[in-house]
This record gives sequence, structure tokens and C-alpha cells, in this order.
Amino acid sequence: MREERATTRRQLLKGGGAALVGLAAGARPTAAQGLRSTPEGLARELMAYGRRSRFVGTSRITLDNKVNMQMHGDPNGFDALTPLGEQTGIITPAPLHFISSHGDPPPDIDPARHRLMIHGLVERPLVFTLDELKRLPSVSRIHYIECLANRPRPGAEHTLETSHGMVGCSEWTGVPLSLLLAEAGVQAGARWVVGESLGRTQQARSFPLGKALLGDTLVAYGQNSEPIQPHNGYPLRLVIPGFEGKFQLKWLRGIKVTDQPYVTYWEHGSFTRRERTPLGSYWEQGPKSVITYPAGGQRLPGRGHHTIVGFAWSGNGAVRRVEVSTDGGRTWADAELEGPALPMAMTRFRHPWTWAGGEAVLQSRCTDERGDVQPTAAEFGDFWGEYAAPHGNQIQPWKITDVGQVLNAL
Ligand SMILES: Nc1nc2c(c(=O)[nH]1)N[C@H]1C(S)=C(S)[C@@H](COP(=O)(O)O)O[C@H]1N2
Ligand SMILES: [Mo]
Repeated sequence: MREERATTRRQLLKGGGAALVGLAAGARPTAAQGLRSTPEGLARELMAYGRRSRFVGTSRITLDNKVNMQMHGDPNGFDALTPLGEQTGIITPAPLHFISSHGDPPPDIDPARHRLMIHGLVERPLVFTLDELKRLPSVSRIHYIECLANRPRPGAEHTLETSHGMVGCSEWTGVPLSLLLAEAGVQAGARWVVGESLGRTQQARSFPLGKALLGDTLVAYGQNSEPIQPHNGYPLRLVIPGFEGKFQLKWLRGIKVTDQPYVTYWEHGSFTRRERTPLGSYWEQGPKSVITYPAGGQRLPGRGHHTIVGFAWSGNGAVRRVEVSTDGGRTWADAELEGPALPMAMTRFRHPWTWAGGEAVLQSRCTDERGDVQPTAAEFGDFWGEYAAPHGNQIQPWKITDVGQVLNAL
């Protein structure tokens, strides 16, 4: 077997171009491809639709139903975490974007048969096919989506991903909801919008009409220049920049304009607090940041120079400033923002640091363009009380132990 491969490779080296050789050298036929797939065959195959090098194994961290039950009271969900520690730019690759789905596997929607209905308190109820939507003027915008369950937990031995992995950032392409509503004509007295989705549990959520009319809410069909992936809402989803993820319905099939919020099953059951109505919801997420290296679950390879890196984002707009403390919060220094700081998008920061050995506590603090500052866990607790908190944007301190292990310091 080994000799066979060596021969093929030698033959390839004789005949092939440099690019082809590069690909083939890293490619080994998998069981599924069987013996028919020669290195050349595989190289050709990957020219049609690429695949990662076999040396790259980054994947989402999938959560089992027990965790789902604890987090959402949902035994039938599908949840998976973004491998944030591996993300090197502001865009989360679609196959690695976190998943938070309740009660539903992704429905198998035939795009040719899918319809979006705009109805309720409108002058002209409208039904769109996907092709019709795609003929309308589209916009592409980079926005994060974050689940409200994403937060550090005091006393928990969580890793970067189990505390902060329910956020992802994509370039979303679609039609502004404001445009569709203008076509339909919103009636006087309309105040709310109810998004309606397909799927086994046919979930619906209410959000204020004002947000829909701002122009930044999208009925999206594209994610990072491809059709949205099934787990993230294929073929249509709502993208409501800066709002908690729960509102951003996947497998969207209806937009109903109403005069008051609905209290749908999921709004009553697991997504609102105290009041147990959509009015007890929280909307924009506050400024937030987290250091992704060195971060919980990692281990420093040795003393000396390291570059602290992380992400910041805010539901209020763009990130204006990120500060980093390497001494447990006694002193803070401005981190460098890397690349564009876009509104309601993940923004990358970095800060040089020398680990002299011994214990240290690292943390980051975000200030957004509205001037809001990310709270400490203590400030956060004072404000929200004992109650399982919304947004979860408190500062995450990471403790470096004297052997370089990184732990949750809360
Ligand atoms: N139809 C439907 N839409 C949904 C959900 C769902 O369970 N069903 N989950 C919501 C929640 S709680 C979150 S956090 C986001 C997550 O989006 P993602 O799975 O694409 O990351 O989708 C929202 N949209
Ligand atoms: Mo969520």
C-alpha cells in the first residue's frame, strides 16, 4: 500500500503541475472514496468544491441533550458551539457557526416550493417565492448572532467554548425587512412583528415593529456568499442585528404584523424572564468581549512572549475600544483593534504580553460606540440580581496557573 502510494506520487511529480502536486501530497483517499480515487482523482474532485487539508480538524463542539435540557429546558434541541479559539478572522466559517435549535432538526425545505408570506396588519398581504425575493435589491452585511445562554458562569470549570461558543459572525445577504413591509403597506396601529418558522415545532417570536423599520433587519438567504446552511436556517432566516439570537428565526416562512406581541409557546416557556411575556424580553445585547488566547481549556506552551487575542462585539453598534488587564484588573491598557470595527459585528483585538511564569489573571473590557462599558461580574450581579441573567456580557477573567493552565477565574 505504502509503495503503491509512493509510486503514484512519483508519477505525479513527473507529470503534474506544482499546484496539483501540492494538493495531492496532502490528500489520502478516505474509506468513502474507496480505492478508485487516485491522488489525481481526488485533486480533480476538490477542484469542484474544496475541502480542508487533512491536517485541519477544527470542528464545532456538539452538546448532548442533557446539556440542552439544563440550558434551555429542551430535551429535543440541537446545540453546537463555535470553536472560537481557532477563529483567526471576524468571519465564522458557516460550517463552524454555532447552532441553537429548539425542538427541531432542520426541516428539509425544497427552495422551489418555499414561500414567505407577509400578512397581518398590512394593506396588501404578499407571498414571495425565493426567486422573487432574490430579484429584489439585496444587501450584504457582517453581523454577529449570539445566544442569550452564552455567558461565563461563576464557579464553573468552563472552557472558552462552553462559556463563549454560542456566538458566530457571518456576512448575511438578503432583503431588508423594511422593504418588504413597505411593499405590503403597514397599517396604522401596527406595533409588533411576529416571525413565523417552519419545522416540527413551528416556532414564532415577537419583536418591535420599530426594529423592523430601521432597515437593518434582513430576510436573509445568503451566509458568507453561499446559501444559508440547513442548521442556520436554509433557505431563509431573520437577521436582527444586535438582538438576542432567539429572535432571529430560522426556516422563516411568515412575517405577521400585529398590534401587540404574541405570547407563543417558546416565548412563554423558556425565553423570557419574570413576566413570562415578550415584554419581559431583552433586546439589544450590551458590549462584550472575551480573550480567546490564552483562554479557558488552553495551556500556555511556555514562558516569554505571547500575543493575547480575542473578540469584542456589541448590540449597540460598533466596538470603539477594548482594554486588556494582565494583573487581575488593577491596571488596564488599550488593545489594538484588528481590521474593521463594524456595527454589530465581531471585532478582533490583540495585545502583547510576556508571561514570566507564575499566576496571572487576564481579562478584556469592551466599550461600544454608544459609550456603554462591559460590566464586571460584580456590577452585572448588582444590576440583574440573583436571577439567571440576560445577555451575559460580564467580563471574563482567565486565570493562568503557575504551570500555564488557563481556568475560569470567576
Ligand atoms: N425556527 C427556529 N429559529 C430559531 C431557533 C429555533 O430553535 N427555531 N433558535 C433561535 C435561537 S435561541 C438562537 S440563539 C439562534 C441561533 O442561530 P444559529 O443556530 O444559526 O446560530 O436562532 C434562533 N432561531
Ligand atoms: Mo439561543
